[in-house]
Amino acid sequence: MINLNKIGKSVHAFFWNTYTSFRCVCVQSLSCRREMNESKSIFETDTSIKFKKLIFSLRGKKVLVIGHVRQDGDCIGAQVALCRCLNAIGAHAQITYDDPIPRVLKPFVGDTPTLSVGDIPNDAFVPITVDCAEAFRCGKTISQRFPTIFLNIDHHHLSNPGYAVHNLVENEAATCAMLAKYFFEGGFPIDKISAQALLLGIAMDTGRFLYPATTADTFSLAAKLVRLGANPAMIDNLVFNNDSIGRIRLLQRFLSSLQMEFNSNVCIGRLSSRDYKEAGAIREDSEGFVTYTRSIQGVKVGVFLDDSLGFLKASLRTDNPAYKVNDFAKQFGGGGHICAAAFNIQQDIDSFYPTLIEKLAEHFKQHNLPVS
Ligand SMILES: [Mn+2]
Repeated sequence: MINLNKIGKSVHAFFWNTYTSFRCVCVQSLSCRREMNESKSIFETDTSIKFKKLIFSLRGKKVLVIGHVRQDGDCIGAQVALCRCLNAIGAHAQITYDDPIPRVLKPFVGDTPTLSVGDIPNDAFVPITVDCAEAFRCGKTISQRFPTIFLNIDHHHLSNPGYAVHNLVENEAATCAMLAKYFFEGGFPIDKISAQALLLGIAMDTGRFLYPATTADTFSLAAKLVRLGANPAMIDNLVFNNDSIGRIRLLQRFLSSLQMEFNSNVCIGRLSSRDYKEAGAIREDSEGFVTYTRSIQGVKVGVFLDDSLGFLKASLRTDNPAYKVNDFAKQFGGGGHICAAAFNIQQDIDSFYPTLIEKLAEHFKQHNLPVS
């Protein structure tokens, strides 16, 4: 817990001397600080100060802000907001991506400089990852090009091993919530596009402010972002009410695949490349489908199996932390959060299915979890 007054004049002096060009924004941010002092639990002084020092050290440098493959709203939001923050303080930052940015998330990028992985020039860059629990989640090309990551900012506190030179890994609802906190406390400028991007990430990773990780502080950060120009309805219109017909047809197929196991305590849905093809859908169209498996009455663990890319991706969800789906995923080399995890395996769904059932039975027995 922190008290801004304890940080003292030195931080303010540092800030004012360094960023006189952002005086207007500073004044606004300082008023935010006063407001935030009322709810001190938001503050994490040590990490905020560390963040500030690291960001300042990148002035004048070329920076790549890297997310994970299959970007979600939290990943894109964090990339956009951090990139804009870096550029505002005098770095030369671009966001980069291995997979194409999903259609519904593109509008949140605005005029943020972007660079496809294939177009990264041979220059020296400082690589920073956001929302990336493991270095390999950046994708093969980036992992090979940048074996050493300068800074790793992530909220997967259970699975992130701290693979970078500097690591800011916290138990937060979203990577965007971490960044919003750092920005507010550090007095960094937050323009409208950044505020919108941060709200997107927080809204997506908290299931629109309803998942267990949602706290009073989450709402407090969101309120501040809305005051800076973020529009919650834009997220509803562009992300949740903007499905392609391909996605809906894919959903039809996914829902008809649902299989109940363990006396209806586990629900498993599946998609193969044929499903995508026949639905006229693309890979990003299945984003969020796993939540249907968990949403059924009585289901303790929901599983989504997808072998459309030549390997099997298994996503697991639970409402009950006792089911520790991250522990389950770990035995297959995966990870995630206690209630949301995933792993990849080189098999197809039919050949892996019996193993999945067997290993789930072992997991439930081992943790003494009732499933019958
Ligand atoms: Mn996230």
